[in-house]
Amino acid sequence: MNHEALAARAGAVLRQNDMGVWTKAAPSLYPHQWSWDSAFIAIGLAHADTRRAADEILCLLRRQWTTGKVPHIVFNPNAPPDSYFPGPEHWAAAAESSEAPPGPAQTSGLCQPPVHAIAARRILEVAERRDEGIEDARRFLREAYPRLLAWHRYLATYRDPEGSGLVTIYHPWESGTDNSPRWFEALERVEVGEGLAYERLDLQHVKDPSERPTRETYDRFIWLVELIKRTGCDDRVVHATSPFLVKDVLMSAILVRANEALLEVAELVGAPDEDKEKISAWISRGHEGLAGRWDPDLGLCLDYDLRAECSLATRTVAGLSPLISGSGTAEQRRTLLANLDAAFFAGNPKLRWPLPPSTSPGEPRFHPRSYWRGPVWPVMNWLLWWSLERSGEEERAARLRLASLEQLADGRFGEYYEPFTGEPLGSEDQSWTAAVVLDWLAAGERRG
Ligand code: 2M8
Repeated sequence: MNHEALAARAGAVLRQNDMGVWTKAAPSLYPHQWSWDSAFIAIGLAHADTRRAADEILCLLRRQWTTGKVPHIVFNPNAPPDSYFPGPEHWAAAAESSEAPPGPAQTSGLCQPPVHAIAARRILEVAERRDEGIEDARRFLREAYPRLLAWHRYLATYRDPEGSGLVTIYHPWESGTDNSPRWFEALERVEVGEGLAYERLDLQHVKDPSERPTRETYDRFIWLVELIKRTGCDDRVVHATSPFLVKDVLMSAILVRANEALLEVAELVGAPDEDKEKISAWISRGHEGLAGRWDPDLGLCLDYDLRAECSLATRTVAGLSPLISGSGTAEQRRTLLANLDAAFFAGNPKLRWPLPPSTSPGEPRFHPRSYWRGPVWPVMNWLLWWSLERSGEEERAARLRLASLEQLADGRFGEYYEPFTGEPLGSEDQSWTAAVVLDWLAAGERRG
């Protein structure tokens, strides 16, 4: 497909999944609003309609918990009852928390990576570039700012009581890279209790079960949800009791960039100096935290298991997190860039396109079809591209963008891609894939 046809097709996918003021993550596999999906979706939507992009973010932020947590799923009240598990019925106990939005179960009790401030900032940027809807975008930022600040404060406090600059997750679903081998060692330490009975619905939507997590992994996912629900989704109790408690470097790196965006928003909306000082302190702390997770042997940044008190040493794209946050020394940066291009990542000669697989093909748990265990994820490449551009690596960023557009040129907008054959896997017409295509195409137009 040429770029014009690809843009039209991406726009059509987003319209097809559009629910009015929010967008389904995928037509049938994911019938609800997912938190970080919506942030990427807003980035794509902004190129067609900045107002609609703003609604996407506001709709999510309006379901924020009183602690500041932005939930990982906002449920679609009209989704067929058997379309997604665990759905609103399964999270009903969480809705009873006094911190949850009032009324029947509207959200899950987890959260996901905080891409939202990056998306919010970008909405105004696009409006200014198009010279259209600027006042409206500024109004949106004034409305979103206090909620985004509360969200980041939640991550800096409840999710980092140690003040380490690193975000703690309670469940692999919070990382967004759910089935990544990053979590396997920590998950293996989770003992599934008695009486776990549930029916998986995800396997009804994909042709090949190997594209989804195994039964053993899913049991642990659901068991962890069960334990979190038993605490009433109380962060302090989860911290004290959960068998899975991990410092996530990718989420922490995204938070650094999101705080940078929030600082710009704070400036734009005339926020008080104390806010700006606070946000700046979060940024510095984030860089320090990530610097502390550098592993000189692997030349990557590693997650940390708070329960087992050990690093989780696996080569996944999350290891490249300092490239996303712009952290680390010049030498570490050179090492990371060399590793990105190395045969164990995007430089593997067998790859269909020179794009980093979610897990290095050199890892024993690498699987080319299984979700987050090997396939290439366009949204991860968008994050890398966007950050590389911001840190002056324009040429490398341009190569990543062009290879990504080639990968997506068939207009099927897979959720993820087999790294060696380029086959789209998981859901097709995945909203965030269509959204990043729109942003990449717009970046090409800017360059003429
Ligand atoms: C995947 O996660 C959900 C659970 O949140 C699932 O597999 O059921 C992940 O890829 C996650 O990052 C993404 O936000 C979600 C919706 O696209 O799907």
